[in-house]
Amino acid sequence: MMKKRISLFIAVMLLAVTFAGCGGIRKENGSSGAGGSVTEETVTEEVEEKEPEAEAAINGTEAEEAEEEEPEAEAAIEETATEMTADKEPEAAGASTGAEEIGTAGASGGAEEKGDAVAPTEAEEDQESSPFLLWEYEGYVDECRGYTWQKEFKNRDYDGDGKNDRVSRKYNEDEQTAVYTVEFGNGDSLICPEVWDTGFPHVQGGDTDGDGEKEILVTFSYDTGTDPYSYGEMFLFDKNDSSGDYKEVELPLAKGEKGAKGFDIDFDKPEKGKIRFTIKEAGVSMEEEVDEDYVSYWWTDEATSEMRCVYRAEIMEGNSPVVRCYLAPLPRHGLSLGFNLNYKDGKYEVGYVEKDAPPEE
Ligand SMILES: [Ca+2]
Ligand SMILES: [Ca+2]
Repeated sequence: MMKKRISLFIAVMLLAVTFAGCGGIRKENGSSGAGGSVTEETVTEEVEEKEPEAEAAINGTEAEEAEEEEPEAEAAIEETATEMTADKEPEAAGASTGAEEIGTAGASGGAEEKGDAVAPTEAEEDQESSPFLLWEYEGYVDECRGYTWQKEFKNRDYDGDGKNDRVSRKYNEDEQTAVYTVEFGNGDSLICPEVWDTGFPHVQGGDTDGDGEKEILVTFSYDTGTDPYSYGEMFLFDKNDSSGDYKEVELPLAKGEKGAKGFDIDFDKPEKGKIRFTIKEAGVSMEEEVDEDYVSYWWTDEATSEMRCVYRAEIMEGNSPVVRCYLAPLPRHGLSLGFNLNYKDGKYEVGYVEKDAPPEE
């Protein structure tokens, strides 16, 4: 791992330079705001090992660079910003604390002791699990031993035909991407378009268009990134009855890189501690209170636009299942919006957009 770590670190640095012009809303010198916190450093270390494409990794690297160039006078202010950001972002901090905490969160047992000479119990295996094991893995995800969320893929029946369904993964090291295939145990399968290799897959089935047959929702979360609520990928597939093929459904959302989908958001110039933003596609205009430090370190003084991605989506079962989506309009900020994708008159529509976060897992 060490050899790789060095070369990958160089790769990350190079990518950081490449992407330096794509900072978007974030100010480069502000990116170090959270760099001093323990959680952020943990993540940065993990990220250095391997996560060049994920936006989060680039931010992490920028943070490091910025720290070096930073005038000392700013250090004290940065400290304050760090604290404030941490206070305001309990969820983000919790989700980005790296392998150990995520491993614990995903596991049911929280025991500290590890196995000695005896074979590890199930709980102990959980304890030693890591999300990172998936990144270079090839094969069935339910056989990825030690992967934190391995169990999520065992004994699943996404299409509801009573047969076990499995998810397999192919890894493309050169492109740093992965291609997942869902096999339905009945000869049918769907191949998901390629995604970044650092995404964690989630598969769900539900009849979201009401024709009696389940659609398959495949999403990818980037839980180990420094700002996991800023990126995600989602694909909804519908089955063609005659051919048995699954085809991706058009969703009424803006498209980003890979499978990212979300809203193009127009942000007004911040005024009096507030940022007003408009999501034209959803007919929504909202105002969010932010403090001066947030604007100084994470924002811009000008009006701007940016596509923000759905970071999590799930099918909500019920009389008429819908795809519930969650999106964070402001980077590195606790505000989360929720909205449904409702099927109506032959297509999906964006429903009411409200402040909402995913239920606790
Ligand atoms: Ca099945
Ligand atoms: Ca259906």
